[in-house]
Amino acid sequence: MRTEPYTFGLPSGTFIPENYDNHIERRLTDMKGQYLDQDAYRAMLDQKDTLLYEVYEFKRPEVAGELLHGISIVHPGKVGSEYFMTKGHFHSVLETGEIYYCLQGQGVMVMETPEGEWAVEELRPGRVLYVLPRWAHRSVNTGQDEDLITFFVYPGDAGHDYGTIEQKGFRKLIVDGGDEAFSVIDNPRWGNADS
Ligand code: S6P
Ligand code: ZN
Repeated sequence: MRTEPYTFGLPSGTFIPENYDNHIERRLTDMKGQYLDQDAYRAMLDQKDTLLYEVYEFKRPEVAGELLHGISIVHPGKVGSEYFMTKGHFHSVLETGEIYYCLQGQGVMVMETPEGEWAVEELRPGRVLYVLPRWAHRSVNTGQDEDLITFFVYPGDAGHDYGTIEQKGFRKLIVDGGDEAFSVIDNPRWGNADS
């Protein structure tokens, strides 16, 4: 782990940071129960365990005062009519905010609170998104053929609660909008996503 202040470059074209510490890959199998069209999900998985998104992280102590940061890359594609997306999570310390800065691509952040509020904010290059404390968040690539690339930063002691979303899903889903860029629809399986 670095013991002195540092900088890193984000090479144009890939935005894969120089000297990252950790590379995470998430595939179809990691999204079991999350996509609405389960037949399309199974058919796709029968072909290949497609890579949906990747995260490049810098290692920092997971304590208050530190800021965890890295790059998230969601690849383009759909399962049925639903776009490739991240698992999404609450932070274990619910009262935790997070900043995203969009570097490339077109997408949205789907967010909701335990109290039932929801929001969908567009991500496009040059836009900064502040995810308020208490809001679960999932990034979705609504682009045709380009990666959605964001830089993220959040408090070191935040932790992650993936279980709530794995069990319930998000209240809103992002699907192909036909003539529109995308549509936001109610998740008919909200509350029992993993069944
Ligand atoms: C972490 C932050 C991002 C996500 C990344 C992948 O708090 O929100 O680094 O980890 O976008 O999403 P997920 O939901 O699989 O962690
Ligand atoms: Zn987060």
